[in-house]
Amino acid sequence: MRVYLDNNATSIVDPHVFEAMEPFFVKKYGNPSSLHQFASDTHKPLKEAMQKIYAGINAKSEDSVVITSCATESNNWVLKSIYFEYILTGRKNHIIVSEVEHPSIIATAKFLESKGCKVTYLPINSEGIVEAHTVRDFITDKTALVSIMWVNNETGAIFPIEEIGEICAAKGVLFHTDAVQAIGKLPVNVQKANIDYLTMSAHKFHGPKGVGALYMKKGKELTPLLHGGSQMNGFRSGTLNVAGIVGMGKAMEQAIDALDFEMSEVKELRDRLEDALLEIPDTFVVTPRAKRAANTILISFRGIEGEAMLWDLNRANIAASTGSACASEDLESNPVMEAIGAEADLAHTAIRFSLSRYTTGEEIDYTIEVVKNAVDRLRAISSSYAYAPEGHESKL
Ligand code: 7TS
Repeated sequence: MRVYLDNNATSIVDPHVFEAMEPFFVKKYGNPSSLHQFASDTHKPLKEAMQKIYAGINAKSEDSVVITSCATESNNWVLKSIYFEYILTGRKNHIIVSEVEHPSIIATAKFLESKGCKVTYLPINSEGIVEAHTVRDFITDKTALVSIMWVNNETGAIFPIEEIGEICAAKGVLFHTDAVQAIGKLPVNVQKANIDYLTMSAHKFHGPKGVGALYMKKGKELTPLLHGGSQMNGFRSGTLNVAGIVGMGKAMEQAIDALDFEMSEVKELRDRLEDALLEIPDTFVVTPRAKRAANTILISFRGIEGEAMLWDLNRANIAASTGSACASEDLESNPVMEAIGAEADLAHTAIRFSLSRYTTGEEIDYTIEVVKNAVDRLRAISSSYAYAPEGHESKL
């Protein structure tokens, strides 16, 4: 059996999505900006796909949804545009992000810092959550932007986006959310949450890789990142990724249809896995289930290096993760575990299991068995864990 429990890194393309994309490679391959039949073949499917994306986040038709190549691009665009429009011009000098944003936000914020922008990295609490009042505490009259993710990719923690949106609106500060891990996991409504900018990425919700989007509220449009043409109303030049856009539209439609399933059935499987793993002594989960997206578990097994556990899982054909894939080749501790101030030895032991609507009960049962065996094996040879027979304390 091969088990894929790394859906927060990327997800399988839904077969209906694949089917919807297929005609746009060999048959309908025209450039949508051209003036012939090959081009017009793409117009209706593109329009329909865009409508599905707008509907999926409850955007108004006068708002802009600009297709990008990935969430990393959308996130870079927001921060760099804010720099050009507000910081470089001297109107403002400050942005706020959380300390557990994806590297595409953190590294960009650090880059802007090197250019003179002040950046506040908001802390998370002991449950791995950014508390809305901290946003209020750090906003000044020089704050241009608050950028807080909707769902954390490591823990699955859901951040209080509606409350933060309200605070930003009341203070007149622009608000961006990286909703990459929220789409298809919980209801996302840009109007209800007072969002000015929202990032998404198709491959996280069973769409294709290489296509993302940035939502921009009417009146809050950003300076383009890519100049050169009139595509996407001039906001993002470059020939449209027709198949990708059609795929993202279909994936969004499917994700919305599957939302109830995700929040009930996927959650049930996640809980089954979590209950079983928590029966193992000296095992910890940071964020309470009720405050997490339904598909994610970040769990620590005291005394076991995350990489060692991954090795055992991989040998048993189970895919999981110790942190985001972008960082998984470094033997670094998990950034969220560090941010909550976990003891150094625990920060190295976190393993992330992320499920999807394709995960089966059989796969979960197999994973439970493999993890239990791996814990026994690895603790028995661990130098930092005294294997404690029942009723005895471990040495840590
Ligand atoms: N934002 C968040 C919250 C993410 O989880 C990721 C990818 C990105 C942005 C970047 O997305 P992309 O479309 O540019 O690839 N996160 C992960 C992860 O958790 N493991 O691998 C990639």
